[in-house]
Amino acid sequence: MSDEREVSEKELKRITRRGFFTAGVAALAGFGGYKWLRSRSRDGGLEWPLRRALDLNQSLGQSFFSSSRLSPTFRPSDITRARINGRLGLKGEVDASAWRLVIAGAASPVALTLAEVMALPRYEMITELRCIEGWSTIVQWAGARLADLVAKFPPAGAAEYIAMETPDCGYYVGLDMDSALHPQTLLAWEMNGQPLTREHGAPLRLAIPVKYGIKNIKRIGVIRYAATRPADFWGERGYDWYAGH
Ligand SMILES: Nc1nc2c(c(=O)[nH]1)N[C@H]1C(S)=C(S)[C@@H](COP(=O)(O)O)O[C@H]1N2
Ligand SMILES: [Mo]
Repeated sequence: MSDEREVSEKELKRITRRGFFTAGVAALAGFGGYKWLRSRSRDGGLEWPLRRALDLNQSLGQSFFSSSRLSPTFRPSDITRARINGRLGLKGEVDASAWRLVIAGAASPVALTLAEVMALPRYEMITELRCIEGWSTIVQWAGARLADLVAKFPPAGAAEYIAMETPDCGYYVGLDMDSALHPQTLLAWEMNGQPLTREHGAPLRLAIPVKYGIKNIKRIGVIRYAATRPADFWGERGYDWYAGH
């Protein structure tokens, strides 16, 4: 137990340092993005590190966030055999060289290659992927923080949500901005040390351990900023729209 606590303290420090780094990226992204990130209204009192890191003048002595807001992380020996669940929006092969990550609602149109996404700072984490149907796996992910992408390509207007869709729109999820900007929300291209397979969402999927599996969309094609709550495939079929756990 105490070992685990030490690991999570270390993790916290790392994340806090990275938080400052993210603030730097946001500042470089230009005043528009910075202003947007600072001016986002508080939602239910949750303050994720991205916003906290931007409040550099305030409460520097205060701890940045409580570990209870982080999803637990695990050791490499805890990784379990991967399971495939949900193939909506995964029909056909993806041509990785033709694939683009489209960001809709940024100041100017954005369509990134996988290499451009992979040029963002890389993070790894070992977290639980919990399906709403009652099973879970422990997965090692590698990818970029969605928060870093948002800082680099901020929304042009008011945005309280982020929508994501597969290229064919066969699967889609909606995220509240606080969950989207959470430090453990990654755009992942690697699972358990290997590039994503097609069934697991190649070339790019979402790893969002603060949410149930349904929000961990595979094969992302479009990321869209939204002012109002976006459509969500399982949300429309009776599941809780937030699907946090
Ligand atoms: N594109 C797409 N992404 C998806 C799904 C899907 O049907 N289509 N199913 C979701 C569900 S319900 C779960 S539990 C996880 C499972 O991820 P895995 O197959 O990598 O284990 O993917 C999620 N992402
Ligand atoms: Mo699931």
